Amino acid sequence: KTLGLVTTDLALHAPSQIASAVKSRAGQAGASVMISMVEQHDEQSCAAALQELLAQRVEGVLINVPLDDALAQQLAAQAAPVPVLFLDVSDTATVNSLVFDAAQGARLGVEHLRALGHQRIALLGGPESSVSARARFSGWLAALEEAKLSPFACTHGDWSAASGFEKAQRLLAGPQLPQAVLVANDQMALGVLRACAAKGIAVPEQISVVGYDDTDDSAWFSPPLTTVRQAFKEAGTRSVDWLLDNQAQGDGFCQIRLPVTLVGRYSSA
Ligand code: IPT
Repeated sequence: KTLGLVTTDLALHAPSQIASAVKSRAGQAGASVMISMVEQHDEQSCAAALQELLAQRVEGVLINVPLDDALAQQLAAQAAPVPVLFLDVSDTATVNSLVFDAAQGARLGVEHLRALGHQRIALLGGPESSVSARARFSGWLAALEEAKLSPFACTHGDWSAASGFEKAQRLLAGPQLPQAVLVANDQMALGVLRACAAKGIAVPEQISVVGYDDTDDSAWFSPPLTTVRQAFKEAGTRSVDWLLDNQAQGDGFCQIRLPVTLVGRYSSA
């Protein structure tokens, strides 16, 4: 069998680790995977990437690109009858999806910091164009509100370490420091740690930093990063298995939710 993967920028750690897991599971099952990467997430680029795979007669497609509902639904229709599984869409999209629970992940981060006694909590979200970034951000706001807190400050990066560094420099420039920063991914958290080090701000003594992803390198940051773990290997395995087992079944669609966990390391106290 040949499967297809349409993916967002593979230079980012999370999508590359998902692609790696997809490749290795498919390999075990004797299937091959053709990969098409999109640099833009617009309708035209996504439709062209999907078409490129369909032209190679793939028998199932995974799409790991942050997509709004209408575009996801349109791509699923374009691929039909070839089954498609989406890895970065919201609950309200009427398509097959396998996604990590963003509300739970956001809540775990807030609860962890609350348990440590922190109240001045700053938020560094991902790009507002990403559904998952928006879900994490609104999850943080909801969990803070339940705790009768409002964020100390809010800002957004573009998932890169460079943007984390730059945004953190601003968060740390005021007269008062936040006690903690919740960061929407580990690469931006890497930049935050660097910004703290550059200003001589001790992590976790003066400020706690909590990331999101738990990529393979996050335990090797300095200090090792406390983060919300998305099990990318499991996501890759389950999504390949879903495609290989999927017998074109009726009109319904299937939504698989994967739980996330908080991994406590040394960047929070
Ligand atoms: C999401 C990652 O959490 C984030 O770090 C970034 O790499 C993003 O992907 C790129 O789109 S994980 C995704 C399956 C929601």
